[in-house]
Amino acid sequence: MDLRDIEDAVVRGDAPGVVALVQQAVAEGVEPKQIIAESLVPAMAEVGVRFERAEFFVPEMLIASRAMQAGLGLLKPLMVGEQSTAVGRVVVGTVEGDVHDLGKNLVCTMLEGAGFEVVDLGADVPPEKFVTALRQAKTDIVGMSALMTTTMPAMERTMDALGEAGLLDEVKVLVGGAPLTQEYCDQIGADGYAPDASAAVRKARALVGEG
Ligand code: B1M
Repeated sequence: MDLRDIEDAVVRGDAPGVVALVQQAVAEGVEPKQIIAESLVPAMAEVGVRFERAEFFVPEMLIASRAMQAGLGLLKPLMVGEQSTAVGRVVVGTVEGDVHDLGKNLVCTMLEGAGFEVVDLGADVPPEKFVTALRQAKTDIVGMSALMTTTMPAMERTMDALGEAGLLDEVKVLVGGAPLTQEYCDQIGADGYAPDASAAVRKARALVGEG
């Protein structure tokens, strides 16, 4: 099948259409990662372009997001690993003030697929919530996502809160999200930056000394 059909259905916000087409692609043997990389992710990039051109507004972005999430929800069980011992524990959240969670969800799914135990704190996560989650159980990595230039400073505030709580010696910090750069990662003292979900898995494995 042509994966552009799935991309078009996401852009149209046609969740039932996305579900049917993703099911068809899976039945035809297309790898979940290929479906994500070649249809779901490009669809959201196209939605962003249309938003910038004022062809789409927030409601269109929102229904496209739901359609993408419907597709991702179908693929997630097919990607989760079967290891009995977790490679490491990762606490992940989108930072305070930022509700964008699709990229973060994708990172969580891929990390689970690679055998990590993932605690997903959701979106719009205040620094204290990261601190509380890290105090609850020994954690190897804390992952922060930010999708807007205006919410990037919340990462720095979260780093400060982790430092004040004395947690930065115990946990590695992984950051990502469209506006981020390696430079910003270095500037706030995070341990790793990943531009996409596959890179996040590679970086997380390196941070726990695997691979
Ligand atoms: Co908003 N939004 N949005 N939006 N939105 C962007 C981000 C924007 C770039 C659109 C644009 O102008 N072109 C722009 C931000 C501009 C800026 O930087 N300042 C923007 C804006 C302005 C806004 C609002 C302010 C709009 C308004 O209300 N006027 C508002 C803000 C709300 C808030 O957060 N307080 C808003 C709202 C929304 C919706 C709710 C409608 C919806 C989000 C729904 C949801 O997430 N549940 C939405 C959407 C869908 C987008 C776009 C179109 C798509 C984002 C997305 O899901 N991409 C986006 C435009 C764009 O990105 N081109 C846009 C797909 C996703 C798979 O990719 O999230 O980049 P991404 O994740 C990647 C990598 O970045 C990386 O891996 C992922 C997978 O490969 N990654 C990590 C992400 N997190 C990582 C963490 C890691 C490692 C890697 O380690 C822990």
